[in-house]
Amino acid sequence: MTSRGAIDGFLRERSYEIVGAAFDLGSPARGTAEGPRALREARLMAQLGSLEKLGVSVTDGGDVTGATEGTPGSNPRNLPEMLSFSSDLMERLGETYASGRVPVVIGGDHSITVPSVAAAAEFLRALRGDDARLGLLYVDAHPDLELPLGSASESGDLHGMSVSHLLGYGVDELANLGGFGPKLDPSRIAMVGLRDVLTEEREIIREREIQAYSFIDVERLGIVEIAKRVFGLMAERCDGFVLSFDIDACDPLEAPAVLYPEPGGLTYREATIIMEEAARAEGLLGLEMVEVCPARDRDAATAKLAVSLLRTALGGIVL
Ligand SMILES: [Mn+2]
Repeated sequence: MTSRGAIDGFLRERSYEIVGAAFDLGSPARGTAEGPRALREARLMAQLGSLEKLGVSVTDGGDVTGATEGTPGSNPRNLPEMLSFSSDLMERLGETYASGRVPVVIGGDHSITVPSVAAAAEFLRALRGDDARLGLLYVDAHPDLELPLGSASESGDLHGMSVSHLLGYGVDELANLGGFGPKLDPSRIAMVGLRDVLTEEREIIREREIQAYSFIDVERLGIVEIAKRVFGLMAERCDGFVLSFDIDACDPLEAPAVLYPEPGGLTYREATIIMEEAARAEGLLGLEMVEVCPARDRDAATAKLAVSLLRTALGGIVL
């Protein structure tokens, strides 16, 4: 079998495993480690189980849990705990791929993208060698291109640096997690829904020519056109891709349970259009839903929205 055939065969199974990434030390405010529990309480498995008649199989692999208390004084904040959690999650997701399933990772804060994408990159490299072309579709209000303290952009929060680490910047142990890096090339990253972008992040996006669409672009171009472009990029330039969905990309009116509510986010309809295209796309090697903070939710609206979006992405399209 060719390597392309191996990837296609793997994806044709339409077999997924939910893995909770119960870790929230990558963000200054706590609470997203409760995200996996909240999504399960919002009937995640029943909703995804209903896709069985479409030939989609979903199992619940439980949670990977991390430290709940950080070490003061590290830069970035809680780095030792993040490193330990990252190797645990990457190893766990390696088992998911080895069992023939596509991981659906439920955060947790967005720092968990680093080990999640690293696991996808390792899997793709095993099939296609060192020149494997992994893509990342990043749906988020933030580009997460910050850097550790002492660099130009200084928050010290790991969940704001995930894409930087995947591009090979930042802390060496994270940039080279799993013994290789960078995990991604900027020409194979697309971002949708940006609203809160630091000056330094904007410069990186421009210099590295990352295909990025703000909420203004969503208004100007329409989400259908943007979806066509970003999934087109994944299809043309990548052997496979990870879709990382930060729930703060959605409007806080519909998704209040976030750490940084920003007005002007994606509507339920716009977010669902992205997920319908994901369901139709070839090459979806990983799916993430992150940053749901249940303590801030109203009647579990955000958790239910997250479940609905995941169900759509795995094949629960309307017509
Ligand atoms: Mn994020």
